[in-house]
Amino acid sequence: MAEATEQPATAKTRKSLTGFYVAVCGVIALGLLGFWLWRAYTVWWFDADEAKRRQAEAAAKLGVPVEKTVDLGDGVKLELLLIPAGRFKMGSPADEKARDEDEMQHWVVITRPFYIGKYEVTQEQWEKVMGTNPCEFKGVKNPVSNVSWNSCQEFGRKLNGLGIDKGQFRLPTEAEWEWACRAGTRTRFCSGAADEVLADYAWFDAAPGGRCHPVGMRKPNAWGLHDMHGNVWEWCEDWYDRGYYAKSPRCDPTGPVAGAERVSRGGAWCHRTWFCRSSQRAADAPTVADDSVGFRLVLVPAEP
Ligand SMILES: [Ca+2]
Repeated sequence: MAEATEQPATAKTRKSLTGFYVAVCGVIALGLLGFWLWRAYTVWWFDADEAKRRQAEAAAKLGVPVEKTVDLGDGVKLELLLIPAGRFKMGSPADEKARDEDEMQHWVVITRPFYIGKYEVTQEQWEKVMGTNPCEFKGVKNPVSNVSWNSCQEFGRKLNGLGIDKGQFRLPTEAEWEWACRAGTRTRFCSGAADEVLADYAWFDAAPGGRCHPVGMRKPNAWGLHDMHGNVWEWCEDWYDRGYYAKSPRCDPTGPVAGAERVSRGGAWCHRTWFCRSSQRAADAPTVADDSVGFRLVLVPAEP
């Protein structure tokens, strides 16, 4: 009789424990799902190792190298790096030091990998394609400057006309430029938030000489790009609109359809650090050219 009453009690205990374990597993599963969703939809920044891994992954998928060199002739080379597709918050948070109101933070998705110049376009590259050198600060490895947005378009047309690559050269969109500049960071600069560290990565007005400097002398960002901050401003493809970020499409934004000024990014040798921030926007008429503004090229890989 004792066995007969003990067995149902044990079965009841087992059933109760099973229910407890199922409940615990359910809570853990929900927690893990919540954590995964939080990571997937809010965390967009990544470190240098992850940046390199993404570059290698994108290159493997496309069957192209991460680093690509284009021969412009007579020993003049144009070096490019593959930037993977990805998702990030463009612009700056409201509490960023020295930010401007036109930098409203918003989600952007870059849907296609693209090549971008490892360096700003140099004077020797400009001269090879255009046959002229408009710069005040002469030097074959110095970035070209004194080039208007319109003349950069002419440079692109001539370069594409040479037929040296199946892809098309153009200026970066503003979104491509910032994605390339940030390289996974969410701080004021690709080097972090501190002005003091920026001097290792950029030429700005604290740098000696009061002029631009040969490209590639400062540290690169996590993608391997040099001088995204400072040296010369870099023209982008987009028209400038102060309120554009509030209405920008999420995927591959290309800027307003019309405007009076074109965007430039990154600051220059003559400016204070805050002008070199990843999200800082500047604009000028497409006919304006001065010794602080140059550009770098994007090459969109040809469809296989
Ligand atoms: Ca620059």
